[in-house]
Amino acid sequence: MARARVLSGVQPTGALHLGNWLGAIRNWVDLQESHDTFFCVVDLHAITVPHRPEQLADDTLTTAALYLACGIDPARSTVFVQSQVPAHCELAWLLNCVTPLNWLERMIQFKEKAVKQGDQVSVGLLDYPVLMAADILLYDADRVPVGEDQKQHLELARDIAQQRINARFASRDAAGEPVPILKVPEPLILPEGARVMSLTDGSSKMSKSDPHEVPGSACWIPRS
Ligand code: AQP
Repeated sequence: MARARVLSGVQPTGALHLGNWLGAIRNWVDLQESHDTFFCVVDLHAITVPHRPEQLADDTLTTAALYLACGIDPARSTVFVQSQVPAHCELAWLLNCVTPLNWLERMIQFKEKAVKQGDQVSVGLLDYPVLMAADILLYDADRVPVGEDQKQHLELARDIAQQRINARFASRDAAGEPVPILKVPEPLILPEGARVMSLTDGSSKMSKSDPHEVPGSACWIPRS
């Protein structure tokens, strides 16, 4: 019998921290036992915020190496870099054309990051959740293990698949039943470690791009 499929990823926006481990990667390691697992380094997401291209290339490889160091086994899981698979962008465009703008404007992460970028905020930052939906829907993923902060993006991916694609474009089988085009994925959010808070500001979540967290401190996963 085919195993349920899992897909997840991390942005190479800096050194991984304990929140990334407890909220996501720790679960990935266990899921390899029971699921068909796909783990990507989502470098196209990382260019929605200010970045240095040479550093991004380095961090992309470092993030993939950390996956392996954390226990992701390339013999059992498919490990890849998002930008190396053009179909992610191709599907994102198709989904863009059916996703209402106001669905994206209410995303909490967009609002939080847009405030930090001021008048430099890009269309890419707004569109981040549609690219994430494409990442997931492209692989017919059944489950997506993420931390609590990604729950709203997962719900958006489900709404795009169900309401904007399947409900509009599904064909009918011989019995007249709709044949869904896209699989609607389920979020997999474990209660423990779903939202690890910053060590310097207990009111906000631990974050790679938080300038107040210092790489090399207790919360960071060593890069070497
Ligand atoms: N503080 C956290 N607690 C639990 N889980 C977390 N995750 C992130 N922060 C926490 C989970 O880690 C996975 C990878 O996250 P991401 O890199 O794709 O983006 P993010 O959620 O925006 O993570 P960061 O660390 O805060 O990155 P930046 O600073 O670049 O935005 C996801 O499953 C996420 O839920």
